[in-house]
Amino acid sequence: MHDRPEYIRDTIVAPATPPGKGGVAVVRISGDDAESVGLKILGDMPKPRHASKRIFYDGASRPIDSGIVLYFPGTASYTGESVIELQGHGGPIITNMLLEAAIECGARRAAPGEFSQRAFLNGKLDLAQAEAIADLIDSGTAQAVRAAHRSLTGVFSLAVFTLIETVIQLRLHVEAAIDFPEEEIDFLSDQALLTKLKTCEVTFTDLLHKAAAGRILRDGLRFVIAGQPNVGKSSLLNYLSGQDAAIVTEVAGTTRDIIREQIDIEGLSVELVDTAGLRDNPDRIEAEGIRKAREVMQTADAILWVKDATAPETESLAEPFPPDLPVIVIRNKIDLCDNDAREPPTSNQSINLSAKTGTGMEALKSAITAFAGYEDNGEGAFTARRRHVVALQQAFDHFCIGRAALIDDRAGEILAEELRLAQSSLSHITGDFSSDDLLGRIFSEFCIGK
Ligand SMILES: Nc1nc2c(ncn2[C@@H]2O[C@H](COP(=O)(O)OP(=O)(O)OP(=O)(O)O)[C@@H](O)[C@H]2O)c(=O)[nH]1
Ligand SMILES: [Mg+2]
Repeated sequence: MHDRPEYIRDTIVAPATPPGKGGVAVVRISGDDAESVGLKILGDMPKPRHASKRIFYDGASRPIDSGIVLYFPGTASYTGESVIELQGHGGPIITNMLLEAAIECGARRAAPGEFSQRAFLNGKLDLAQAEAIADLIDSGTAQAVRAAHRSLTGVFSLAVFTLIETVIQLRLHVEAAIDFPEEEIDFLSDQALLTKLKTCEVTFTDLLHKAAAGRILRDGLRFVIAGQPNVGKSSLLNYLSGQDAAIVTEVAGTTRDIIREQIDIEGLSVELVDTAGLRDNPDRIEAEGIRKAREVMQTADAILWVKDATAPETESLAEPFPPDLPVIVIRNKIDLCDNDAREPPTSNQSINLSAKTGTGMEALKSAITAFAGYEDNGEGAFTARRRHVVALQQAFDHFCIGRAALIDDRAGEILAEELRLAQSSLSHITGDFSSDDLLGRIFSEFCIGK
């Protein structure tokens, strides 16, 4: 629970529904003066937590609209302070008039994410849960929705708290041992300590793995399709996206611009980027296309490197893609090969494919989801953010440094200190220790009214 600084005690208002026309629009008011604002708009306050029909008045007591009111007094609300929701007719002018009325009656316009920020500051949600609200709203696939909802309900936070508890248990053990220096401590013959170290390591690696997959589920992946001209890159883009997005011709050098398509592979959001074929001695326009291709490759999570399975191996291009970038090799036009030629000549890492008949597409999709560490079993998957994965990795690094110090140098004090740092990194995920800067950055990315 965080101390509530004075500035958040004022009463805020914002539309909770998106702008535009619709059946209903919701205006939400939250804060210590919500009731007095509500009294002026409604004339009298409805029974808490009951849907009540009311006329909505402006500051000069002129009727604006009528609709349903919900009143959540005290702390039993989304924000942890008194909340009133006005459900009026869904027209932008009506919503704006209600907003102005609330401001005339003493509320102020809410900043983006301010309702959720209050929920966090009032201890209704931890930081990872609050972030999951924005992620849920922004989800690009049905699987991402389910996973973000799990994070919102605290599945990810619980895993982090469990890990923190494991670290605390280990800390207590180590600190108790070093607090009795008169006794000769041999850490390495302390079986209970070694067991706790192992448990901690397993819990760390398991959560890191799940959080990394959760980050990919939230953010998606970018695959850049690259290769020599005419190998079928654009045909592959069109096949996977189910659209005639890129021009396909038998002329080498057809694609010059970067073409992006967003697709959903078993719930994983993937951005496919088609590029100009890479070759030496291109014309001036093509050269610009190749420059753009190389540029976009720098931003890729992985490359789909397309080859023509009917052509002899001629990988003459020096450094076709950035080093260290994962590459999935595709041998396209496999439909034109006779059976013998279907065997990959060099490695068995490549996927035989036909962008014309669709042969091999399932294998390619599996390779993409496997690359993401993504399993569509649905069970237990949750979303995570890059900052969570970074914090987890930092915490794990501290753990590893501390463990090495113990095992190599019997340095229990160093392990104790590193575990303290690990615990501190982990607590940034759920926001137990977070700077105002970080909070400001996180909540300002929310939409207005959330
Ligand atoms: N038979 C067969 N033809 C294919 C296949 N994939 C692509 N093609 C043909 O190969 C030619 C080149 O295809 P594109 O998709 O334009 O190739 P690209 O790699 O985008 O070429 P550039 O944009 O010029 O670099 C076209 O005539 C396609 O119809 C395939 O799997 N089988
Ligand atoms: Mg092309």
